[in-house]
Amino acid sequence: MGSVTTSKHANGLEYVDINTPLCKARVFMQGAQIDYFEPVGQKPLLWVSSADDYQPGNGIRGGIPVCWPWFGMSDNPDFPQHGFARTRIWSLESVKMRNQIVDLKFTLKISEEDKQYWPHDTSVELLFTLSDTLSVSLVNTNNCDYEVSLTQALHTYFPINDIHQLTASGFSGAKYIEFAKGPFPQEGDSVDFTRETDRVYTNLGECQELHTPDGIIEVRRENSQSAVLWNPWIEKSQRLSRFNSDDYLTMVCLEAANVLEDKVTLAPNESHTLTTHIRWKA
Ligand code: TA6
Repeated sequence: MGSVTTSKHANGLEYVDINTPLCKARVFMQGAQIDYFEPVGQKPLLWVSSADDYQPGNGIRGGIPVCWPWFGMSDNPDFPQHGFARTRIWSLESVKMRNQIVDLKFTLKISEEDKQYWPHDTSVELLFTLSDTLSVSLVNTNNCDYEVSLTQALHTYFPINDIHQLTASGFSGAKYIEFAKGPFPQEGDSVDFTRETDRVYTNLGECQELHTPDGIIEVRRENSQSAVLWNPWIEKSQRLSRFNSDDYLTMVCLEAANVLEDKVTLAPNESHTLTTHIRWKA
């Protein structure tokens, strides 16, 4: 039927190990960050830099970092990029197995120290459904008696063999901001990669595909009209922490998001669920 066990990385980070007839996966308690997902009989669907040594306190450079309660830089320049959730220890609330499918639920308790960043009484959960498809849901509930707004992203790193052979499709009709310029209308349906690419898309359809030499990776979103498409290319790769200078050749990020005009605004007692579904399509 499969197993779900807990263990500890050599550098101290605790993780959950999942091994079922459908997939193998690993989720760290820090950031509730999945860093490995491999459907049985298929290739892994997540990428991690070999330059990352899994030191406590750093977001792992790969898998799916959770950017919350803001994406990118906060209005306060002293606040951490992409929020604080990805470096905090989450709690594993539940593990369920049904018909070889594993459901995990993680929650993050906002510490007194982190109330400097996020003083609002909200609940945040990360749900995983692990089968031959990886589904991840970021659930926010507003427990305040006033409206709160936030931005967020599931910052997924994908393995793509060779960036020069990658085409990302499913972008027609969208617009994007890049390097603080725009918005620009998306030309055509697909994106090829010949330079640093850091596009924050809005008005984006729910499904994109990554056409790689190993096959097509399908990335579907729910309750999201925005996503980020990122490859650092040569020069930025030299400046990134825990990233090899040639890592840009074998990875791309396509991040399910709620950013810009697609930010999440919650009335009192309202909830929102951002979901990404990832699978090999062919
Ligand atoms: O999602 C793209 C991006 O905002 C890039 O601009 C780059 O900064 C990347 O995130 C990585 O950010 P990190 O804080 O994980 O190094």
